[in-house]
Amino acid sequence: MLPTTRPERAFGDWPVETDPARWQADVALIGVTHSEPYAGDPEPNDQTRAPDAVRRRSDISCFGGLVHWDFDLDSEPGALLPKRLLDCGNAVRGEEEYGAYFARVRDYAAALLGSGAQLIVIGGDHGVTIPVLDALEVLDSRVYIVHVDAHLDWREEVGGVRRGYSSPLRWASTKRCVRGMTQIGLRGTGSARRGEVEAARAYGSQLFSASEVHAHGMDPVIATIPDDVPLFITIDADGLDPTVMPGVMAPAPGGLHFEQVAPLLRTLARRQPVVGLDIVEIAPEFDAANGITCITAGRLIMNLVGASGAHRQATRAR
Ligand SMILES: [Mn+2]
Repeated sequence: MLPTTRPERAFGDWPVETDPARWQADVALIGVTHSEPYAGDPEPNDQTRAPDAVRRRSDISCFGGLVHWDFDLDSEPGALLPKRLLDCGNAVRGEEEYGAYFARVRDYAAALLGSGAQLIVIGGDHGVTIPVLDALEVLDSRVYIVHVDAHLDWREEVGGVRRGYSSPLRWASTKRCVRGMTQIGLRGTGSARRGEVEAARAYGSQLFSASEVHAHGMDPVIATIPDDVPLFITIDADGLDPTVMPGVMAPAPGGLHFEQVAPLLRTLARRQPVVGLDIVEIAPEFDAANGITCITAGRLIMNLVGASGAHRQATRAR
C-alpha cells in the first residue's frame, strides 16, 4: 500500500507512522481528506483541511498529553488508554480517480480494523464514511451504526454520484455486515425528501430528532442500540449545535450539545466494543478564531477512546 501523507503535527503527541507496513496499533487515527464531490461543489472542499486543523488544536483538546487529569474521563488518559496509539497520517487523494482513491482508503481502514485497532477517522466530508463501511464489509465485521447528524444522509444518489456526503447511511443500509442503525440529532431540512425518510423507516432505522433528544434525553436513544454487537459511530459535526461546533458548511439551529453527545459516547463505549468512530464535515474556514469546533472534535475523540479503554480493562479483568 502507498504511504499516507505526513500530518503537520500528530494528534495529541501520538507517534506518527505513514507506512502502512508498519501500522501496529491498539488505537489508530487517520485523516481522510477527500470524497466524491457533487457537480458545482468546490474540489478540494474546505473539509479536506479538517484533519490537520483538528490535530493543530489538539494542543488544547489533549493538553497535558496522557498524564494530566481528564475530568471528562475521571482519570489520566494514560491510565485508561492501551499502549499503542498511532497517528497514521492523511489519506489524501492525488491524481487517482475517486474509485481508486476510495479503494485505497478502504484498504487502509481494513488493514487497521483487521489488526484489531480501534479506528478513528477525521474527515473530510461525510462521503469518507463510505470506504470505511466498505472495509467493515470486507472484514465481515458485524456492526450497529450510531449516527449523529442534523441530516438523514439517505440519498441513493445526487446528480448520478452515489458515494457523496448525502449517501453514507443509505450506503450502510446495503451492507450485510450492518445490523441496524440509530440516527440522532435530525432537524431542519437537508437532502432528504419524503422518499428517503420512508426508506430509512422501512429499513428499521431508529430516527431521533434533536427536538426529541432535548425533550426526553438520551435514554430512549440508548435503548434502541443493541448491547451485544460492536458499534461504529459516525458524527457529522453539524449534528451538534452550531454554538458548539460552528465550523460546518450547513449549520442548523437546535442541535445537540456537547453534554449530550460526550456522555452518549462514554456510556456506549463503557458498555460494549466500539470498532471505530469518524468525525466528519468540519469546515475550518467557518470555525471560530479559537478553533472550538476542532477542539470539540478532539474532546469527543478523547471521550470515546478513554471510555473504550476503560471497557477494555474491565473486560480483561473479568
Ligand atoms: Mn452528514
